[in-house]
Amino acid sequence: TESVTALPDYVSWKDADALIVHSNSTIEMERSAFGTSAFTPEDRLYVRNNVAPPPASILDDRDAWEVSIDGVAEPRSLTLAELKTMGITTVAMVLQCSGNGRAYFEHEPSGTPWQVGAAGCVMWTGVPLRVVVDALGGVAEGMEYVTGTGGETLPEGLDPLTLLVERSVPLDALDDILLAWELNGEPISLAHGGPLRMVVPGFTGVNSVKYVTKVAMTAEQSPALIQQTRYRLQPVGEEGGPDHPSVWQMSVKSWITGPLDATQAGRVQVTGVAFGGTTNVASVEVSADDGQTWSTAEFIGPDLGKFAWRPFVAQMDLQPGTYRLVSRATDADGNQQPEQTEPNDPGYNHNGWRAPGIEIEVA
Ligand code: MSS
Repeated sequence: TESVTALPDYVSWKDADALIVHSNSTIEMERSAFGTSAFTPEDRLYVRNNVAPPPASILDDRDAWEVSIDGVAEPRSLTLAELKTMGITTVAMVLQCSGNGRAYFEHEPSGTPWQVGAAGCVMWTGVPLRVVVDALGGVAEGMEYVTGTGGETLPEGLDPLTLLVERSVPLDALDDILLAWELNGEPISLAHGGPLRMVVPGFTGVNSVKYVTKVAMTAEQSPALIQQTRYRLQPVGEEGGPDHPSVWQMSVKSWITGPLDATQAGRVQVTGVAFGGTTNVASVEVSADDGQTWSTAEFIGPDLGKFAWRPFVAQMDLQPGTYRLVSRATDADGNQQPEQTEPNDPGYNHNGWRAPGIEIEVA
């Protein structure tokens, strides 16, 4: 899958050895780079941009960044400095591209062939959107969505709705959303949406709008194509449209992160990550024979909440031979990863357990 190797300028500070550069705007984390301590360092976190990011100069005076809040009783603009006086919280959350795992669909969807690395688990710090909305008199009547608008400068001469990054999520998500200015304890980089990002825990990456300039409670979903026709779960061979389900909440998922190739016979520490999506992950099973027999894995380290992932380990005694390692997670509501994901044309929301399996040689 490697096509380009050099990191583009805006992410030149990232760890090139830990990343697969599909293109300037699609950079995946290597499967060997997940580690086993829950957090994904920002210099390894995958990057996905739908259009060119704004100039780095938007970070020169972070506190002066303005976001307009609409669809509330008293709409107004707030600076980042003002937001910081209103409230503060943190959330540990899986940030995962809707297309993560696209490479595993058999119909070979067009789009980046992400494997497992278009995902990370990161800590965001910011103000709960609920606090901001309540300070402005509450949600206006009749609103059903939270709509965030990205701050990219769009090229002239094109209908802006074709490129505008503006996403709507159901109003139910309001209590989980953050207007975030820190990622893993540092001001958010340009690549990941600084100075201010609307983060929607439990939802796929596209819904967490970077460099957010406007947050509106709206009666309808955004008219932007990224909302109306793209990021839809239409059947294979069909065009996406507003009647197909939008890519919103994530589902239970897991994958093996090691070992990934040859290893020594004896006690083998089989590691991976697992998450529930919008609810806690309850358990993970690991199989060394491609799903014929399963054993229960143990979670590693603290539980960072229902939106985070949990690293896991299964200690397996393996004799010399060839093995196919797979993992299968179950969430707190009893939903289990399917063997295969029902295909959708654009290749979103892959969470089948079989395809991401890994073949290892034990010597
Ligand atoms: N935001 C904005 N503003 N722009 C763009 O482009 N993209 C999306 C999100 N947000 C965008 C935004 C996507 S699509 C994703 S994934 C994410 O983001 C990513 O992130 P990072 O930080 O990792 O780069 Mo797929 O579903």
